[in-house]
Amino acid sequence: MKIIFATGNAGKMKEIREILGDMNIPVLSMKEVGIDAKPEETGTTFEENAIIKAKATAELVTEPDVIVMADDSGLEVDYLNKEPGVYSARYMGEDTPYSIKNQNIIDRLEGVEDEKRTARFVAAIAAVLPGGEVVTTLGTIEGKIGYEERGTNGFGYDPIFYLPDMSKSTAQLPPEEKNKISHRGNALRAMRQKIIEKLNIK
Ligand code: ITT
Repeated sequence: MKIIFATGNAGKMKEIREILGDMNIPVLSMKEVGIDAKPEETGTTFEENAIIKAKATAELVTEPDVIVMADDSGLEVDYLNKEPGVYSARYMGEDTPYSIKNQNIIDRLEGVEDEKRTARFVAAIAAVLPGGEVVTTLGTIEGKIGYEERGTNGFGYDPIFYLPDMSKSTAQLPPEEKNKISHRGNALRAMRQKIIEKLNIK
């Protein structure tokens, strides 16, 4: 049995390896197995897009006993009507540096008081099991948009995603601390549990 993870995002892949590290099933990226599926993410929800990505890669896998997983995730800013949401990677253009995307979100919240700066990261995980069944899980983490970028860990919008209880952004947390509480950690731990039950793994 092995897991092939359908992502081209190196920041995600690093976290996925750490979170699923104790699962006793090898986790390989699509790159490591020589698959490069890039389906159009036409869904309107994180779950729909995670399923699109997992299925597109599963169609290219020829070996048996493989679980194909995908992650679709993003940042929802309440004051911006939940933007960028499913467009988080595409916001302001896929190749635009995150220093610019992050500053743009800070600028759009200029003058907005603390209580209205609420936001969350959401991650949907989809898995195509060896028999073809598709299962999904969802994880979230609540926070607030900060007033400046802070921290260098993580990736993407982490430097502006502030955790009031910890007085830190998720980019200021050591990776293992972020994974313990993150949207991706929560969704992947729920997926691990579902898979253990479905496939009767000890
Ligand atoms: P794949 O589709 O290949 O997995 P992607 O980066 O295009 O990679 P998504 O469409 O799911 O993936 O976009 C997710 C985006 O949401 C990601 O590029 C970040 O901008 C943001 N994001 C998701 N999780 C995040 C996290 O933990 N920290 C910071 N930003 C995150």
